[in-house]
Amino acid sequence: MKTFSQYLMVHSQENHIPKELISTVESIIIACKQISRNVRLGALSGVLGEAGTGNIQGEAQKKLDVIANQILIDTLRTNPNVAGLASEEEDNFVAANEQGGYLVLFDPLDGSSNIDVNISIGTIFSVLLKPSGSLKTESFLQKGSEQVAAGYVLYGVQTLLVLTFKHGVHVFTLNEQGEFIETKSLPQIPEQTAEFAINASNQRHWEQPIQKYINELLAGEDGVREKNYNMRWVASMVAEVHRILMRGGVFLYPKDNRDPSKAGKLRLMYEANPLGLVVEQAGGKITNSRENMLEIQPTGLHQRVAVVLGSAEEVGHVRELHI
Ligand code: P6P
Repeated sequence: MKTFSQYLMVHSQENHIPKELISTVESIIIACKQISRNVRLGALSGVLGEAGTGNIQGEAQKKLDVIANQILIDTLRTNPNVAGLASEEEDNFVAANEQGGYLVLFDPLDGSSNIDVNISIGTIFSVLLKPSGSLKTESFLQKGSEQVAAGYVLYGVQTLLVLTFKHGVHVFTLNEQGEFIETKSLPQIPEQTAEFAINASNQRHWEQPIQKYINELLAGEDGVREKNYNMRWVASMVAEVHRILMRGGVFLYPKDNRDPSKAGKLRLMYEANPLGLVVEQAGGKITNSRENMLEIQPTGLHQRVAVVLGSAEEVGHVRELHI
């Protein structure tokens, strides 16, 4: 089994990946290892509980949200290849190195509500080429298909790194010496599934096509699907995506009629797009229930979207119901 460094050397040579992009991703992983050390210690390092602050999303920040965000900013700013950063926890982008060729966007700690109850959380990251000209918000507003690398680090039963440079997906496990070792290469998401993930407590607020779709699944073998489905909900998107990457499934966070102005809860730039690139690179699909997620032209750093992702056949069923 290859170490992360050995993988990077082989993969970058085989796929002509610029050393500046490799360096940028290495900095992200250095930061995530430091975040993992904080997460693992929990109460022992005084990092649990509320920070007493809020972010632009209007969400109360956990201490670990703030810590993880600062670790990523401090680490990435020292890399001369990084021109700028955007974070779920920062209102505006953060300028880094003017000569840098890459932009890094991240959700420093997705699933924060799970931190204090020891359920999996994760760091999600996305890398874009910096367009020519001065750095501005519009520099970041690129389609998901423009990403040059994306992935996540899942702080779960194991600490896992899942990464793609758009030549397939690779999975690494953090060992006791603090080194990521490649443990799975090119996982493929099964086309079909009998497992769905949705927060069913919001059912009365969904649009009709989603209600119809979920009712079809709940009807099981007695309904039009003629098979029984199982349900999971972890309230940590990274954990749901990883389960789907490993065994298939469909994840939905639909638009909620309580706030018609919001297209959805989840964020396009640093949740849906990076996780969507991993899913598509593993043969799955991701939409906003109507159109391909990675082709949506972003209009804002913190833009929200509805999300349907996972096994291609199920994502297709949802899309058909919206036509
Ligand atoms: P709810 C975590 O806060 C998150 O952004 C995703 O990771 C997760 O899938 C979703 O929100 C959970 O939302 O409404 O079930 O708490």
